[in-house]
Formats: sequence, C-alpha cells, structure tokens
Amino acid sequence: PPISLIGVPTDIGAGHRGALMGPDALRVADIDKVLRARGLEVADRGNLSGPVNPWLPPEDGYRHLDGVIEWNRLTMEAVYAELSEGRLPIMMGGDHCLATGSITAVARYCREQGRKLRILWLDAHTDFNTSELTPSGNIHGMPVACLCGHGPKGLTELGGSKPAIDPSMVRQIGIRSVDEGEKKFVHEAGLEVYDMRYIDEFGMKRAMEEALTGLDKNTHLHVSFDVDFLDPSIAPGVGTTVQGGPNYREAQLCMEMIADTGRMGSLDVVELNPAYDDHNRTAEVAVDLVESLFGKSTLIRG
Ligand code: DIR
Ligand code: MN
Ligand code: MN
Ligand code: MN
Repeated sequence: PPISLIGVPTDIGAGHRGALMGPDALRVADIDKVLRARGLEVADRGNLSGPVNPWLPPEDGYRHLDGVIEWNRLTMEAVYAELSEGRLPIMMGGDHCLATGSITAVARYCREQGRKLRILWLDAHTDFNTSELTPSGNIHGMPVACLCGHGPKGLTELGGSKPAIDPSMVRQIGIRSVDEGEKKFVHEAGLEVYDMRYIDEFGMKRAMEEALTGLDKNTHLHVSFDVDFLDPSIAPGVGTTVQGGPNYREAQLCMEMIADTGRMGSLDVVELNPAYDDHNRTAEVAVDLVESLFGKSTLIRG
C-alpha cells in the first residue's frame, strides 16, 4: 500500500528532552527517498502540532498527563485517517507514549475491518508501568499498560472504550530493562516477552519465528520500534540507552523476517533523540532498518 509519514514531534512523555527532533532527523536521513527507491508511493504529511513540553515534575505518578493525552488524541486521529484511506502509516516520533494513540487507532481499524491484530514491540523496555509502579512518572514507560486497559481514563479510553487491545496480541523483543514492580505485572498479564536472555540462548531467528507464528492473510501486523531496542554501540541517539541490545546483524534479521511475512500494516519509529546522537548516525541506522522492514535484501530470495 501507499505510505504516509506522520511526524509527531514531542518528548512530552519522556524523561530526557530532544525526541521532538526525531521526525526531522529521519527526514534528514532520507526516509522518504529510501522508501520511494523501493518503488513505494510515499506522502509526507508533515508534523502534527500539539502542546509544548512544559517540563514539570510528575503529579500523582504522571508527568504531563494532559499534554500526553492531547498528543495521543492527535496521533490517533491522524493514524486512523490514513488507515481508512487504505494507506500504511509510519508514525515518526516523538517519544513512545505516542504508541497509545497510534495503536488505539490501529486496533479500532482492525475491529471494524474484522481483521486480527498482532503487535511487535521492539524495545529495551516493556513499557508496562502504571502510576503506582513507575519509578519516573514518565508516560513513555506506560503505553503497553495503557493499551491493555491499565492507566488513566484519558489514555486507556482514547478510542471510546477499554481495553484497546488484549495482551495476547503483543510480542515483545529485545527486552533488557524492566522495573521491579513492572516485572511482576508483566508476568501476571502474561505478556509474551523475548528478552535478551532468550535471544542469547536461542538466537534472533528463533525469537522472531516464535513472535510471528500464527499470522494469516487476515492479520494486520503493527510494528512499534523503539530505537533503544538497538545496542547503544550502533544507536547512541536515544534518551535511555541500555547495554546489551541486538547488534546490527541481529536487528537486520529481525526486520527482514518481519518483511518476509508481508503483513506489516503500520509502523511506529520512536524515541530517536538527536540531542544524544553522534552526527545523525542513529537516524541513519533506523532508516536502514526501515528499508529492510519494507523488503530490502541483498539477493533475490526464495
Ligand atoms: C523506565 C524507562 N522503565 C520508566 N522506560 C523507557 O521510566 O518507566 N522506555 N525508557 O522506553
Ligand atoms: Mn519504549
Ligand atoms: Mn525503550
Ligand atoms: Mn526510552
């Protein structure tokens, strides 16, 4: 399908400032040209415009809750509009709180179309905190919980009712940082997590085979790619680096295996923070991986 790039320039849900520059860093790294070179039709819708980050301390366990809700409402509407026109939205963040709006829209669209939904969450973090569990109050650590119905009404019921999704739709890959209380909650919810221990023992190939099992022609695959998924040696340009992530080859294989399914219908690229980058190399790696997500491969395969 034709692609729509949606810039969502905010860091309102993060603990470090700068992710609001993510959309432009991806443009500077030629995300549109690279996709067009693959023969895809691409429209850049420009950036959404929401509230400025007031940079205040958390209140009742949430930092900037009202602003986060507003940015997510805008994101949900923009993503839903593109899906309704039969297009494939790429939401260029911005911090990961925006996945609440993005995936709420995708889930609604799938419900209306009678399609199944599978969500791949590529991240160093599980993002399953609540206001009670969070050590930071930063809402970018909470989107999976909000989507599953745990969180403030303004986020859990963005789409009108809750929950937006069921935990059984989610597969998390690359996880290596889970907060103490969050760990128990992830376990209780039964989230399917392929953490770095799993990838060390069985390899990225096996992790992805498992994460992608059961997809059929009627499944919409949403990929939520937090750039801190990647090892910091190849992706320093994020607010919260965590040692020991997938290397370049493992990340490429992950993306290539997703492309091979032919099922990806929407994508988030989030947490890219140019203020922490070395020139624009993290954006360049992210764009290179997006190319692979859309089928770039060395040889003609199969
Ligand atoms: C941490 C960091 N778990 C928190 N989360 C991040 O503040 O909730 N997610 N960085 O991407
Ligand atoms: Mn994240
Ligand atoms: Mn993360
Ligand atoms: Mn992060």
